[in-house]
Amino acid sequence: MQINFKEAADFLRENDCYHILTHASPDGDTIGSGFGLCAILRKMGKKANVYCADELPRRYDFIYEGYEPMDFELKTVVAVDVADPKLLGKSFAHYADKVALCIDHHISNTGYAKRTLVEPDAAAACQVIFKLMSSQKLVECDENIAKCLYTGIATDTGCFKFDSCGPETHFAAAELMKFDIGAGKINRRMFDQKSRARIAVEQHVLGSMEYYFDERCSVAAVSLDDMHKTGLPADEFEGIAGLTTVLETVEVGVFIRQKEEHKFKASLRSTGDIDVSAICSKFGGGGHVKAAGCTFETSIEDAKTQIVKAVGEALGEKA
Ligand SMILES: [Mn+2]
Repeated sequence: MQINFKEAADFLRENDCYHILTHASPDGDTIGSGFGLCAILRKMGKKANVYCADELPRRYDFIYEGYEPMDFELKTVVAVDVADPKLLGKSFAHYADKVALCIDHHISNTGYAKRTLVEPDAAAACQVIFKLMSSQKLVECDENIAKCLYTGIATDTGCFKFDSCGPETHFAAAELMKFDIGAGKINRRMFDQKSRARIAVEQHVLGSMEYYFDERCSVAAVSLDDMHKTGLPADEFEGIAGLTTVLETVEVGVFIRQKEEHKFKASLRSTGDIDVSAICSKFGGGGHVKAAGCTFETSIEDAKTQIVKAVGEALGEKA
């Protein structure tokens, strides 16, 4: 059931003992949303903890460092930035049909939760949570909440440069910057600083890029074998799909990563008018118009062939 901001606020006020779930392979938006909402709920006098199926990347330690889990018996499950229960991760599958409220910004949200507050026009789930907190006067914002929500907004907009970033996004960021959050430092950490491992991953991805249709489409693929051989760490791949569109002629970038023996995850990015969410939906995936994903249970070559063919059709080209 789709609910509005007032209904979501009423729900949060009426319930207690929250498990807040982020998606697996966590990014800045789901982490910022999780810990931001947790701080809001605790400030409302509620008991709340944040859980993620995967370990939280170290680069977000400034968000979760001061966090201590509380001791209580679970009563209410909330998911943030989770469009599909599959994204909770395998080890969290038991939560899938227990989500009482989902707060999200993905147009592809499957409506799996009992209540869904989704704003497809919002650039980040953190933007939706900011609006929920401020429009419904849940609590007064503070430095900690602002730091969490700002980070999610900054990361999901590629530092305020994606088309998804609109006036409401900047308004939210401006309000959050009234607190002493060190936005410049956060953005340097999120966008400019890289670990050696990340640089190795980027070099590998850029070096293995293939181009199709007069360089209108690029494809980079990383297999488990590549990862073993080169020692590329699995937790340094966040946002790597963005690298597929750096060449000026590219309209659709594809990043394929092997997850298991016969399982591949494709992440698509669009720089122009091509709706990559529509392409991914052909393969059972989804996401946003300019950023979407899908999975293939086949060989890497077959996955590549299928996706290139679909991108070619979208571009009006023959594969
Ligand atoms: Mn998001």
